[in-house]
Amino acid sequence: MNKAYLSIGSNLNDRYINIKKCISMLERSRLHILKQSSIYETEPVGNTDQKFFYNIVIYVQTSLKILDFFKITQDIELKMGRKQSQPRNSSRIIDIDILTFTDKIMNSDSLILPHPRLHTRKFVLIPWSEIGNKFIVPSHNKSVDTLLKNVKDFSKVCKLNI
Ligand code: PH2
Ligand code: MG
Ligand code: MG
Repeated sequence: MNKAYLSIGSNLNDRYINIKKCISMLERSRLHILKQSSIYETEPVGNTDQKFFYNIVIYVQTSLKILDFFKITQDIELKMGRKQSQPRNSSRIIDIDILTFTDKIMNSDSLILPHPRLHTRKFVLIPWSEIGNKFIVPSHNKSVDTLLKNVKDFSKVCKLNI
């Protein structure tokens, strides 16, 4: 069995419905959700000239291998209407990023693991610390809590009260 942390984000149309729909599509595919964080409303990082995001982190278990698992996340993005080949930091209906996949370290053109920017983003580390604060992140060899303590990101991240 493999275990993965995923970061999900949306900042187009109904962000809450998009996150919920994405989670139910993941639940209906070949993986099992073990934990989910609260939803957070977060200031856009990178291109700041866009709407605030809703972000969540989930922890899943799967018997799939990494590339089949990655394909599932990409297919869900497309089914939900995400446009292909948009600029990296443009607004999107849904973005599913694999943060870690068991202890896998890889660096291919289409997928880098652990996610190369996870340690620079509060919108990832704050929800992640809610469900996996002591998890040691492969290749960083630091806990999520330690990465959060060291992050230099001053963007706003607010837990939703729903
Ligand atoms: N995703 C990005 C770029 N910037 N900012 C926030 N707050 N949340 C995101 O999910 C996000 C972002 C690229 O995927
Ligand atoms: Mg992303
Ligand atoms: Mg992505």
